[in-house]
Amino acid sequence: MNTAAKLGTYVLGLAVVFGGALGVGSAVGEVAPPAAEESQGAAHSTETAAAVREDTPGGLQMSENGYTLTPLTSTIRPGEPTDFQFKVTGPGGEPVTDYQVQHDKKLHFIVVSRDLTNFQHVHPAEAGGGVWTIKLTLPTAGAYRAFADFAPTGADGLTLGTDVLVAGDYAPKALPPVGRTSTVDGYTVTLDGDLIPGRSSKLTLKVSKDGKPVTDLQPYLGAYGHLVALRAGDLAYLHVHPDGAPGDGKTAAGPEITFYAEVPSGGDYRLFLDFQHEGTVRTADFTAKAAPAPAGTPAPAPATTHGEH
Ligand SMILES: [Cu+2]
Repeated sequence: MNTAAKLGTYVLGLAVVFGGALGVGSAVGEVAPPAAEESQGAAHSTETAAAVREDTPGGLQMSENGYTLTPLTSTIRPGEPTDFQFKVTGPGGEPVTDYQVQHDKKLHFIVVSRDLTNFQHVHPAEAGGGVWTIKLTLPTAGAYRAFADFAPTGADGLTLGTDVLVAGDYAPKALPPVGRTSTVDGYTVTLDGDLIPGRSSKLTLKVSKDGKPVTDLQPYLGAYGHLVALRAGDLAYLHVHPDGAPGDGKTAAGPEITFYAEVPSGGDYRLFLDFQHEGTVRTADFTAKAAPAPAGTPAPAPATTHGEH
């Protein structure tokens, strides 16, 4: 992880959307009495289609629900700090200037190389008129995906994504192998738990340093850890709920940080965990493979029961 990665991370709500959509799907299957099945066929397909649309992960579109992310900076050179600007506009084309604060920030901005090996999570400043600005250094040439994660006042939270291209010779790296251990700056982070498509999966990340569990993690953006999950292949951006919060009387300051994640499909995902210790934010990264649960595994509680959203 490069130094630029030592910034914030944060997560919320899509698991709720997934949970809701799944709820609709199963309810539709159960409510209709057998006799009415045929006549309600059309209604079923409509509702199923709606549920599928609702399932679309964040970050795959630059415009959604009328909100649009427009990059204003087109030229970025590798390794050179650039004032990157972008604009967020609302359903009427007007600049969005009122936001709900989530995890201490109005807008979270994640930039990741398309090969998923470079990750940074930063917090742009408002420049007025719906324009945001951030000093951004993209280390190498190639294609990047930028995500703006925010909730306009009075609207649902959403994540918009746009490509950012850096000119030059590009040598994509292979996806790092699936693994449960990540090391960064003398810290070792281990990952316990499995991603299961369509289900809320408990993920436990344990932080240790020099072989000793770290029990004095520091709150960062309102949590002991922030986890971003991105799907390999299309960089779908998945929200993950932290379980518990600093100061709630039951959440320990390490060594374990617990999350509930829900992935929409099988395949490989990259997980990026930001945590703060002794005044520095570091990022641990993992590649995890999502696979269906073995038959007969009881479904865990829905994601909507976890986290603050
Ligand atoms: Cu953030």
